[in-house]
Amino acid sequence: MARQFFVGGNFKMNPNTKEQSLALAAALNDAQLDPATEVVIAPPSLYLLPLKEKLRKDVQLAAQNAYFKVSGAFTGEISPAQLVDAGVPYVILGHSERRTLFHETSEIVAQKTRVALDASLNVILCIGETLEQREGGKTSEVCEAQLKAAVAVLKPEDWSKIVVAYEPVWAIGTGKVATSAQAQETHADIRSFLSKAISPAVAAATRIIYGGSVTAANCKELSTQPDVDGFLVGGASLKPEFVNIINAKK
Ligand code: G2H
Repeated sequence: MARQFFVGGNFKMNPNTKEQSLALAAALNDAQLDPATEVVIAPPSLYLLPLKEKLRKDVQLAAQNAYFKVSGAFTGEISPAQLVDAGVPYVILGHSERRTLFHETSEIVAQKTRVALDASLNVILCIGETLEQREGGKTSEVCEAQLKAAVAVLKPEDWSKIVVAYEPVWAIGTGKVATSAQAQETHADIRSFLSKAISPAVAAATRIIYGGSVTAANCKELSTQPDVDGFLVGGASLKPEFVNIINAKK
């Protein structure tokens, strides 16, 4: 079966008012979105509930993070069970900002993924290499190591609830997008790894999306690559051009 194109908007720690957040939802509500594309937006956690009420039903919500325990004395954390209770179907895990700024290892990300799936969330699992690692010829090795930790704790059937987001760290928020050839090559390598590590069927069915300085101007060409199944969009998800990115395949 063909993989459904997927576009996620990662608002990160923006905007700073509920009103602005609702305005972003309203812009999506008024837009003509390609019905063939699955669309998910990830506002800051405080805005998930107000957005849930106002957002059109064919656009889903994601949290930007969740903890690897379901409840307890973990000040400041968000439980996957609380997200499910709030009607939030997705969570982004392993974003490079979480890995770098909040010291999340691949093992922690894998554990979070396991617990999120057990709570019945869908996971956008982020991986990607730094510039130094790319220049050292280590891109595949790094992506594989990040995925291996997840493979170790997941069952083959779990992968139907996972979207892999390949986000080269050097392209995140820098305006330096990967070329479509670079994206395609790495996505194909990731798919080939999934095929060997899990199964050809899981590799063929798993969506691998690209993130890192995606804009309306570069999304069309990236979307033509056979192994690019969509995008995770940061900065541009806060702008009107997000609609053009959602409609990249139209
Ligand atoms: C990568 C991406 C969204 P941006 O972090 O996850 O952000 O599009 O701003 O590079």
